[in-house]
Amino acid sequence: MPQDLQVVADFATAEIAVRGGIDSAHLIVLNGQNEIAARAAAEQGAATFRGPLPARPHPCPWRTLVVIPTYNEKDNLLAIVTAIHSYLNVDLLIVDDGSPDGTGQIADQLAARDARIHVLHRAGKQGLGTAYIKGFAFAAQHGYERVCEMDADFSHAPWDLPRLVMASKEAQLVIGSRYVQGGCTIGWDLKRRLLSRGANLYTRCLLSSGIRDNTAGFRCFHVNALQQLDLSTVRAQGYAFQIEMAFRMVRAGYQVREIPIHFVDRFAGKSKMSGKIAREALLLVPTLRFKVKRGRKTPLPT
Ligand SMILES: Nc1nc2c(ncn2[C@@H]2O[C@H](COP(=O)(O)OP(=O)(O)OP(=O)(O)O)[C@@H](O)[C@H]2O)c(=O)[nH]1
Ligand SMILES: [Mg+2]
Repeated sequence: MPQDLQVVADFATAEIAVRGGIDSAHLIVLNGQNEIAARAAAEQGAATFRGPLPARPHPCPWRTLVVIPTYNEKDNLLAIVTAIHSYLNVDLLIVDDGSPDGTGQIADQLAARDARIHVLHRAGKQGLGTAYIKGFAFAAQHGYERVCEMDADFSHAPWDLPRLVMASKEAQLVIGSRYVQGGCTIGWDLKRRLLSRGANLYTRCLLSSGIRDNTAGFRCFHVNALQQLDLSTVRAQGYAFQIEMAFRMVRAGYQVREIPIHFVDRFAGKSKMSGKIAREALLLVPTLRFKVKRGRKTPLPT
């Protein structure tokens, strides 16, 4: 076994290890699996660059839907879907905005051979925010208990998805965070790092919600908590959407937890980050304090 693979009993212990500086790619999380089988699978996964694979996908304690918005992700889609399903047994919803590169057709082929995969096609690029709102509505309509946000580009490690979902036991929103102890970004140039850090500093100063990574796109929500929010008034699209959703959850009195992740820049495909997305966040944040009303905490069944 490679020296740097470490065995931990469960996802809570894994979180402590990541906080302490260990890369989750080097953790074998047993979560009830046989240690010898888990070590063999993780070792093989590490050797083939598929991460610390479990012996079999972890079961999910709640009915969970992972929403993956896609625009021109043909080189990532099959790989990310396969990777997610090798770590966690969950349903997936791909929301494709008529990608010119044929991502939507790949999504249809995947859905045709696996009943856990669903696809929503929209005509033309309509932005991340509305893609997620559609995904949240799908989750509510189909009786899911948890709904996750995840990018298709491997910036969010598939082996971190079980840890993200398991952390939602007590928190109505869990954020995979780059800016708590143990979290980081890998592969971004100085400009990109400054932009993300700056956006978060700006948001923290203006909103004081206690959240360190407001723009993160790796999240797990309780569906019944989302149902208490009025999402029909959310207009934001890019990073601003993530800022607004996190702020709405805090204002509604829900518990928000951040767990550390290592965010890796995409290898394949192009970023959709633009000046327009940054400007949207710059203008929206000061208005959120007035726009989003403070709510009373609604007790929720778990
Ligand atoms: N459906 C849909 N998906 C989108 C849209 N814009 C981006 N995406 C997807 O949303 C996810 C995040 O987009 P990225 O291009 O990685 O944007 P980003 O994460 O802000 O930028 P990078 O960090 O530079 O990669 C990816 O899976 C994209 O394919 C859109 O308008 N519609
Ligand atoms: Mg990305």
